[in-house]
Amino acid sequence: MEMKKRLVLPIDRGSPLPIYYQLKEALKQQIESGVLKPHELVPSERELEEAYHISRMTARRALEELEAEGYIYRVQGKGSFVAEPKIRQGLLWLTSFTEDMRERGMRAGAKVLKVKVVRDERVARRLGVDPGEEFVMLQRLRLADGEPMALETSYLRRRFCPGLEEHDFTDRSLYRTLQEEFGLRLGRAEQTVEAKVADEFEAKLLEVRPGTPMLSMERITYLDDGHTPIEYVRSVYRGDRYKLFVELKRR
Ligand code: 16G
Repeated sequence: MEMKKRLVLPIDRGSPLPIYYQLKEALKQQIESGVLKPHELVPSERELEEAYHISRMTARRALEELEAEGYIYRVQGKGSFVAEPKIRQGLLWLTSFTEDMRERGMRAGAKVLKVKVVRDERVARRLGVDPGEEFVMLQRLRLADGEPMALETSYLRRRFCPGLEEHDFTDRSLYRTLQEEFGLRLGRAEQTVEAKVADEFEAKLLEVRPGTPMLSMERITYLDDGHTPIEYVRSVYRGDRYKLFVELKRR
């Protein structure tokens, strides 16, 4: 009965907008307004097909796109359910993943994929340092309450933190280690964000389908003198779980 009520979505056959798109937007609106709550069952392809006299393909397409955009998740043999709202990531403060998670009451974790002492001309160029300089390269899969959220590849200038590569970063914050073990105080960072889709490697690690939207970020972090670069990071955050937030002031 309740399902029937929710199926009264405004679909306009005279509209130039495709039916699947109208259906998708209407369901999205119900999710965003809380009519459909996290982990609640979403009408199935068959129910949508019958309620709106549309083809199964149209219903499937609406659900597939909602899934790709992170609004719903599917459970084999059980149907589609409303996903938790996306994590809202502020862009104003220079925070660590561990701090971000703690603030949300979630537990930060990592799976260390690679730790290596390297020289990398491209990274050196990005940081504007000597091309022969050594970096500690640390690649981690970042977890929030055990769920994979981001793939992060950091390069730290080793001359400022020799032996960093000896630490186990499974349950340890990099920023905290830099501060507490090496006395490095971070001051500011420059960061860019770009859109991309998950490739095979990222999809496998982050447990999403290849092609899922991602937020690709690049960060250069400086010490508190404001001009000594210390870190270069490339990270790929799940676009189906993350959204960025920034407050804008009128000039
Ligand atoms: C964030 C930073 C990353 C930093 C990491 C330290 C972005 C895009 N990246 O994930 O640059 O290395 O935090 O986290 O925000 P940790 O101190 O928890 O190891």
